[in-house]
Amino acid sequence: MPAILRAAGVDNTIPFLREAYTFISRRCDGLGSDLFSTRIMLTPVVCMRGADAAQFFYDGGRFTRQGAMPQTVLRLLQDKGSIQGLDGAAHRARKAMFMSLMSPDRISHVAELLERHWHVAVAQWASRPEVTLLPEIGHILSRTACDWVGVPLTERQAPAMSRELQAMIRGAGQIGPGTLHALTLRRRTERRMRRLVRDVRAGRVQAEGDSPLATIARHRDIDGAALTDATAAVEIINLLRPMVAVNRFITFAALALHQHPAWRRRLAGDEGWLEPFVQEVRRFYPFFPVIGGRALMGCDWGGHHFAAGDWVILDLYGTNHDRRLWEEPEQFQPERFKDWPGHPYTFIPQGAGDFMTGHRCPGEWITIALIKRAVRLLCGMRYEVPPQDLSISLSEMPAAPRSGLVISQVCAAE
Ligand code: HEM
Ligand code: MYR
Repeated sequence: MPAILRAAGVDNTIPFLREAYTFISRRCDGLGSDLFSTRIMLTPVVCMRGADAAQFFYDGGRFTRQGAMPQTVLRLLQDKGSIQGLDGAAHRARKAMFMSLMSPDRISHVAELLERHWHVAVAQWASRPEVTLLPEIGHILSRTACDWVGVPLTERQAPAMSRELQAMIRGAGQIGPGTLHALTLRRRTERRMRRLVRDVRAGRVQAEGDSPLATIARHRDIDGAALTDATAAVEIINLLRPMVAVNRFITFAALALHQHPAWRRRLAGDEGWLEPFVQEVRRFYPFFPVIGGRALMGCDWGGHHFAAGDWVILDLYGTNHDRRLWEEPEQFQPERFKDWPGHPYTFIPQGAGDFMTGHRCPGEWITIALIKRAVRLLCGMRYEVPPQDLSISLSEMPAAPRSGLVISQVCAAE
């Protein structure tokens, strides 16, 4: 078997953090290979990108997420006992619970809730000189997520909840004081969610029969045991946090409407463009950069033998921008998704492969529904975009327009 190509440099931790979204694809392009080896945090790792790599990584249960991401990312995004840490039959049983929440009814309900909270917020925006979309949409989504999951939220609790959930997302890509602060905030959310689970189980709080909260509280794992209070709390946060994270995609969608105004007119004239527009937002803009895994078994791909325990990183952003898969990948072109038949391994902003058997994000349909509704609502509003720094740095994870996208002179109805 030919030896795998090595990236230059003894350890690439600093280049990885500095180049972030482009770290893997730059080296793949330079080496003329879809995989290469290097060290990150002094640990040997194989980096890979492309549709074949995604298929190898996602199918066949070859890779676990355990021990595959830095501790802080793990604590902020996954955590002990959560679905991401499970493999095989235990994972499939927990995943079935998550997927059972994704019925068409529930998905249209999430969009209705977003619209309700959006209108309340926009009525207030109209009286403010300026509004920064990224955090404000986070607040709307935090209320939407709590309603959808069934988490009671008083007016007084709402700002803290939104702040905590947004901090987890920001903190996951940083190393430093921001991460520690996010961890402290997260512990608060966990305590509250554990108390809520205990209250639901003791009948002190009524959870609607088929709400996600009730479903998680009564779920039994493959061994027949109920989730511990702590694990149930983590899984509730695994719904709330990523729903709030959709604020980045919605902010990117608002940016696309601003920078490509023809699309605003096109969307108004033909609803059929909504889906292609939203899919292109998810492909084009940088969000979840890479996903890590550790081989559970010996396996071969790309002329390389992976031994059990080997660490790999799959490039999600680079695969969405792979010029062999996407014509002019650096252009924002929703047309590419018109009548797109779908593909499990080329378009992977939220993971690849099969929802039920692999780790692909179960929240993909909710994400799409939320962005679609938000794009419609943005198209129905009048506002100005004052001069500001809208650049997106590909060295910051997770990425966002630098200014957070400030709007002014908001007028709710056309
Ligand atoms: C998993 C991205 C929204 C719930 C994932 C994975 C990615 C991802 C990359 C990991 C796949 C892996 O381990 O291989 C995103 C992005 C989102 C988003 C960029 C946009 C905001 C959502 C939403 C929900 C959700 C809205 C829930 C309503 C989850 C859960 C998992 C997951 C529970 C773990 C799945 C498993 O391990 O089987 N997501 N997600 N995500 N996501 Fe999302
Ligand atoms: C979620 O909340 O689960 C969905 C979106 C969170 C995205 C956060 C991206 C952070 C970057 C992680 C860097 C991983 C480096 C190995």
